[in-house]
Amino acid sequence: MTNRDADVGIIMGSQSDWEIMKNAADTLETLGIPFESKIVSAHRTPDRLYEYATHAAARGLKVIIAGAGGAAHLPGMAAALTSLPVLGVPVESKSLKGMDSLLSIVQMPGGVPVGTLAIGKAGAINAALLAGQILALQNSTYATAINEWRMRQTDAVALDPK
Ligand code: RP5
Repeated sequence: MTNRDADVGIIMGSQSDWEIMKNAADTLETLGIPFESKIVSAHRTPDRLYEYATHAAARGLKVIIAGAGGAAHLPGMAAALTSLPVLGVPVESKSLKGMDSLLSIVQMPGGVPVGTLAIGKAGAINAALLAGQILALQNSTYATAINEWRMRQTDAVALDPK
């Protein structure tokens, strides 16, 4: 569901982040929320980041989900360049298991917020759900989709562990 009417922009610092960030895309797909996904590196493609973040709101995006690992500057820099809500997903790194990513994303200076999620797959899924919940404040179709997703989750939990 990648199209020019996307409500959510998923950006990531590298192709190698897609395995994790795909979980955000899959969750938005399940919710029926249009999104786009792009590789936008704060370090390797800074001009692309500037272009993306400064034009995001005018293109109609309403929430940005940014995933990055290591010295993960992407969510913070995106947040510096747009007033759209930015949700940051720390991608697990090989050397420090994502603690570096988490601290890089969560420790923003006061005044430039990034809503930081958990490291890895859970964070990517929750970023999509949180984006959906933000959009659902003004979209009853999305609100219904979120509520149905939560009901399916509840129904999937067995009482008996054996
Ligand atoms: C970050 O560096 C990316 O977000 C990625 O998580 C990490 C490693 O990137 P690659 O070397 O795999 O391209 O910028």
